[in-house]
Amino acid sequence: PQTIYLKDYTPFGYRIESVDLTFRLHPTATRVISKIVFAPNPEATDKRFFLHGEELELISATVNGDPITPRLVEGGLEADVPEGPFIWEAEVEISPQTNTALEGLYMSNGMYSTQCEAEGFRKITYYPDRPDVMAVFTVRVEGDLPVLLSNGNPVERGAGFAVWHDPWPKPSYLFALVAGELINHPDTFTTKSGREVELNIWVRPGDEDKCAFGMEALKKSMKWDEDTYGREYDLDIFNIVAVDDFNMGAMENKGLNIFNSSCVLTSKETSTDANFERIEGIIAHEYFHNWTGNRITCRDWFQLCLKEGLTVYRDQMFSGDMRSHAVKRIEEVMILRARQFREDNGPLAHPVRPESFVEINNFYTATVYEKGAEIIGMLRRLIGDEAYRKGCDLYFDRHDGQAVTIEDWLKAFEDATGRDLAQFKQWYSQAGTPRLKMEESWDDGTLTLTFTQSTPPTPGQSGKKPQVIPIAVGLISPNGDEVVPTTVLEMTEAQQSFTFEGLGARPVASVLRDFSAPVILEREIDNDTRAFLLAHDTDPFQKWEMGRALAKDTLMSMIVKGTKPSFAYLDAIKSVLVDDGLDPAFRALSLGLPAQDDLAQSLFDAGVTPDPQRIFEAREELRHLLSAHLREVLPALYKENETGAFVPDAEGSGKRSLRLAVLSLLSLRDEGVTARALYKRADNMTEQAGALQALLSAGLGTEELQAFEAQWKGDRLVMDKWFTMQVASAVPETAAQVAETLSRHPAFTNKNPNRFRAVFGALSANHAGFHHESGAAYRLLADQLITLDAINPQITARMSGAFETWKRYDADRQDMIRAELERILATPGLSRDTTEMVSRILA
Ligand code: HT7
Ligand code: ZN
Repeated sequence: PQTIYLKDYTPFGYRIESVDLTFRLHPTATRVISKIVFAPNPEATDKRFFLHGEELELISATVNGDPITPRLVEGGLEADVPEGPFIWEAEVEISPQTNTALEGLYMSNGMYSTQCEAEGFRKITYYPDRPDVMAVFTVRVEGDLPVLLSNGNPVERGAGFAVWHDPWPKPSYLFALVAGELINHPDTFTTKSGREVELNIWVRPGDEDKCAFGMEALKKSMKWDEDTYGREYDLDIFNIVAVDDFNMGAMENKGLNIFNSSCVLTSKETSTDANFERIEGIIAHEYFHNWTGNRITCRDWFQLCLKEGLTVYRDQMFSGDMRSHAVKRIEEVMILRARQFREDNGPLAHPVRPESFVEINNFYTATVYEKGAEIIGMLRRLIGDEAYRKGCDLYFDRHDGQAVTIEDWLKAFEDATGRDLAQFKQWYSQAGTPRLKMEESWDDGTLTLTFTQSTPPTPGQSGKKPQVIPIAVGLISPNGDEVVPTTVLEMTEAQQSFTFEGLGARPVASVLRDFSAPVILEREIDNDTRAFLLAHDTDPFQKWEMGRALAKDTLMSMIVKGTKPSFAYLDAIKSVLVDDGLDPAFRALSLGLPAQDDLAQSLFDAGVTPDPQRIFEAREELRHLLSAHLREVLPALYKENETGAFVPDAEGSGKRSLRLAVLSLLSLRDEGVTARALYKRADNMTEQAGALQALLSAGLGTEELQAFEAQWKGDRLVMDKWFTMQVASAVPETAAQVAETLSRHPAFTNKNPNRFRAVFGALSANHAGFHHESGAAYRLLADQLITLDAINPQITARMSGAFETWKRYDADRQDMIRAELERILATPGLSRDTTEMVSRILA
């Protein structure tokens, strides 16, 4: 397969003045008729007229009305065209019904839906399917279906047809069409300039009572973007559609967002607090793309972080404003470390702005999204809130309607602040997580902090340069008072010292507050100092971090040295847990233990080959010890945190998360009595699933699992939870068997990405089960991926990332994984997506 390079970018030879599309819908023979007005692009030198096209049957083509026979070439067609403006017309036939890859136009439960990002439009018609070609679209949809939707505003509606016009120029990846028997949940929003916008969430009949929360989230997002970024919505209508078969979470198509039904539908009976929180964030994310992604888009796919990093940052800030910034930040960092640090540490490491790719779908990664968002957070921390807003305003003013680059983004901030961001830009080009070593010295009232930064080599990048690292620091005096509030130190050198003078007694430094940079901080710190900061730090992130560091240190010693947990850790956690001055959500997070995968990486970094079984056992042992140590406080905590009527807000969900964390420990002591009682009484999915989870993690819950299935067998989204819970809670020696048995359950299908992920995503996330010494899980996943590749390459490639950490483990496990990866790679006709991913993992 061909590798595409950032350095090879050239503009397309033609501009598009208008696009008219007609769709004659048919499950296996949809006709797409296109009329496109092209004109030469004066900025381009390469005048080759090449249109992308894949899996299309060309029926006819004309240029200025004259029939032509284009040359069909790899990935599209070429034609000889006039020198001036001309009209291209073509008719193609496609088969949505047989499109199981869920890219282009496809069918899901009898409805037509599209997914065009990144390069799916070329499966709909011949077109310059690249983000820098922006055009105004008019779309006529013909079909015997009650709801016919496309982008923009509705123009005309008649029996069996609808016409839509989108006045805003857009790239083809934002095109969307939906048709089917759908019901809408309607509402309106009045923008700050007084325009009334019609809002709809479209769902399958039966789901209409699951839209209210999503609609509120949408209206809050619209208001927030006006208040926070001054960005107003720009069409008369905003439609959201829920689709069951969908590769990712959601898609920001202009005026017609399409959502995985798991990311929009909610009810207290079927959705957990975590679902509500995630859905609010995703609805915001897709809405925010209207400005960061749609009005201003990417010049090419290497610039993906331009829209994704920025939009993730915006949705994170929105969620913090709607809920709790402290809790959100801790959750963000947990995700960043679990996914992005993991990626940065392995064979798939790549810069936030990659320099080459084979298949762009493989670069919708935690690095592009989450590290991309961290970069925006660092930029803001360095320049301050006001300058950040000024820079954003300039960016929006300057580039509205354009397809731009990271250079354009940074230039807006350079111009708004007068600051040179050349060194800062390295965050986009240098892969790997910087290690930040800190040493302290104390001399007569002066504390000196000396930092040394280094970034390990990553594939294709050996020598790394120093980066700009904002380090937020506060100082706490020995009596627990904060003597120096948060100060941002700006590190630019490989090694740099910062002094704090005029201090009375030697303070304790709280470093990397609010996780001010995506780095790994290495400092000599003993458990007493950690416990001190856990008790006294005013920065919630650092407070949590110290508890987590204590837990990690405890587990690492148990694993490596076989020691028993110290009372220092157990007591410190107990005091956080019973401190009712602290947010219950924070207390729940503090009770959580580091994930097994995280421990495996830390052991590997410390030069110890991780033994997944031993990690599992140590974590279980610590859970039992915690349960014993906290036995006197658990029942009261369980009682105190009972909530009244279910409201999916921060307060209610915080209490429930603490109560369920407590229940999980209680279940290790009371044979599941409390959890069973909650399971029976629960009137909401948070508590029903939480109680079942608590039972399963105590080795109980067989009857409840059956009852759960009987109750929910008609609800796809709830059944996904049923599948996941069993695989996630299986003990190491049975995990593969459980997943294998579930893959033969009548409700299992590999055509639905949610269901496939529910079983096999859960298997790869069950660390000790996935890495069981038998290799059974490796074999099972490889078998499944080989079958899935022919159906859905995008999901196959993404799930092959389960093997990315293989070099951490012992020789036997490495041999087994290598053999499975080679077996996948040897599959005849393996997709480009999976070939690229597996080859990179093996390299
Ligand atoms: N911009 C979208 C990314 C995306 C996607 C979404 C659904 C299915 C396939 C997809 N490929 C790429 C989603 C987002 O980040 O907002
Ligand atoms: Zn996005």
